[in-house]
Amino acid sequence: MKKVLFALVPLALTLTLALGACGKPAAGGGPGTGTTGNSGGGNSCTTSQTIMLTVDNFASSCYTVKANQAVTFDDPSSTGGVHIICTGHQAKCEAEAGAPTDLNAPGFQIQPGQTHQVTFTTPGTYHIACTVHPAMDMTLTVQ
Ligand SMILES: [Cu+2]
Repeated sequence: MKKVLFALVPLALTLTLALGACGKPAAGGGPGTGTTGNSGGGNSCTTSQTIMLTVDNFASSCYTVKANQAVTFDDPSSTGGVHIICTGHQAKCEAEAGAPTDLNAPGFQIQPGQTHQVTFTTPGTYHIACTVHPAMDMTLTVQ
């Protein structure tokens, strides 16, 4: 009988931890702490409603944005890169529940000098890809 009890204790702990994790939004910096012009280093996400594009990539591989506020994809004219952005991985569009329709296959095209806005209404983690550039994979956390 005691063995059964010992087996149940870790299970109960795991359940408690899992439930606790669900109820909390991901830890992160306070509002307005986004770094400007500095996306280098480590695994820290860039907190910004504007996602900058380079000639063949996202300026940061990880962004944190707010739900129900416009997110701007910005492709500066100086880069010369054309992108087709959708949810997915490694240049393949994959539907992700809750994502704005613009990000469904085949995605939206953005030319150098253009911006494109989408609004996420469902908090969660999304994966953003570019069908032109297989190396463009970005994680977007919507809070
Ligand atoms: Cu691209």
